[in-house]
Amino acid sequence: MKNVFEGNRKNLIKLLKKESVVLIDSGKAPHKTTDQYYHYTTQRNFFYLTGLNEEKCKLVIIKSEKTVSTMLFIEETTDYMRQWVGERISKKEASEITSIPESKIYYLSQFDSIFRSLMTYGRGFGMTPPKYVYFDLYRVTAKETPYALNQFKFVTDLYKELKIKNINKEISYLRMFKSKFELGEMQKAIDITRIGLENVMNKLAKRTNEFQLAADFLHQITLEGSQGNSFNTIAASGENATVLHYESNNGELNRDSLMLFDLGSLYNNYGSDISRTYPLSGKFNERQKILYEIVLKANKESIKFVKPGITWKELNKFGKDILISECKKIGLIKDDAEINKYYFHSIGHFLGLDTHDVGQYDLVLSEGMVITIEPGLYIKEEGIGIRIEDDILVTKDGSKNLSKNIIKEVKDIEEYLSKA
Ligand SMILES: [Mn+2]
Repeated sequence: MKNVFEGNRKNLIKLLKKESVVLIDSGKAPHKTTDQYYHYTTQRNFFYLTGLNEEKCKLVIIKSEKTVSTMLFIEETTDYMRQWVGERISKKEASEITSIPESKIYYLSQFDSIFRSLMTYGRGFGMTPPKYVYFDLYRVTAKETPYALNQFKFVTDLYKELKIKNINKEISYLRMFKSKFELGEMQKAIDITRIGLENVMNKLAKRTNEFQLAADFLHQITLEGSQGNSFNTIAASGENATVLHYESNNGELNRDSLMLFDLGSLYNNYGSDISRTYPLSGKFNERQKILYEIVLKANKESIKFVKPGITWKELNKFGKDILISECKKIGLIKDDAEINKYYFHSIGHFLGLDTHDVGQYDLVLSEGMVITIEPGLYIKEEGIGIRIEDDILVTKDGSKNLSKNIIKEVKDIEEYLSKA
């Protein structure tokens, strides 16, 4: 398939019921305050199926008994918009990116009448009106209405003959297996993260506060062509690093402490997710080194353990068992269960268009999946938090560490910092 997004749509269509219609919205920038809006982030499933970064668009796929019809609805640029916010994407441009023919791209103002026509006669679609409607019913919280049900409220309110289906599972399944194109974009995101982290190491000795180092990372990745952070940077020194999702990043730096960074750059919507822990003095002290080597061992051994056929449960246990046995050896814990005090998250997650990417954790690891491996130790009473995280591709017979060029050995880090 020449166009990757067309390929993604084809794969999805195979998984759909016949006599169905898929309605997917591209999302819009959420309101911030008075006349300001947050920066727009494309709904990832919409991007996966179109390659477009355009607000307020709708993708419609109709699968009938014998035919499939794909339509795109985009916003028409008005003279007012042209003057104030600039030109929106044209039908021609949208067609080039999506591989949806220009004749199947409409303006949003036409959506109601085309949808009515579809639901009334199925005219022009070579079908009787559909029986099923697919929405992405991802749920943020138990009692919040999924985004799609708000966007297409009139459909659920007025077309009660349609049976609602959730397309989230089908798209999530496909998104687990990264194409060559996706792996290329992810590699770029990871390589830019490496350059960003090198800038952080270069500045480590000069900075006095966590936020400065978070800024050093963002500054560098932006210069390298990244869209920005793939998630809120964690720049946590000393005891702050024992809070798993610490995002305040405003602590004064104590030179005797370790500093944990969990960050990543975003490239063409694809994310990277890397954790590294550095000594603020430039050199690990004895205790820091002992603990660091334990986490590093769990990281490296777990990466080696990754191969097709492994379950997440096995992978989690494998990494945790290393931490248990090593922490016992140094007398940090006596019983296995005590590890939960110092290590309280899982070994990793799927990575892709989302940092905690969609996917099914009950499936075995398979070729083409990209996951993170990120063991850690968080010892509050010693003011030490360590996590070492790499991005790993599951290959045919093992794994490939996509972030292997981001240094993590004690001697490499100390040598780099001594020259910075
Ligand atoms: Mn992660």
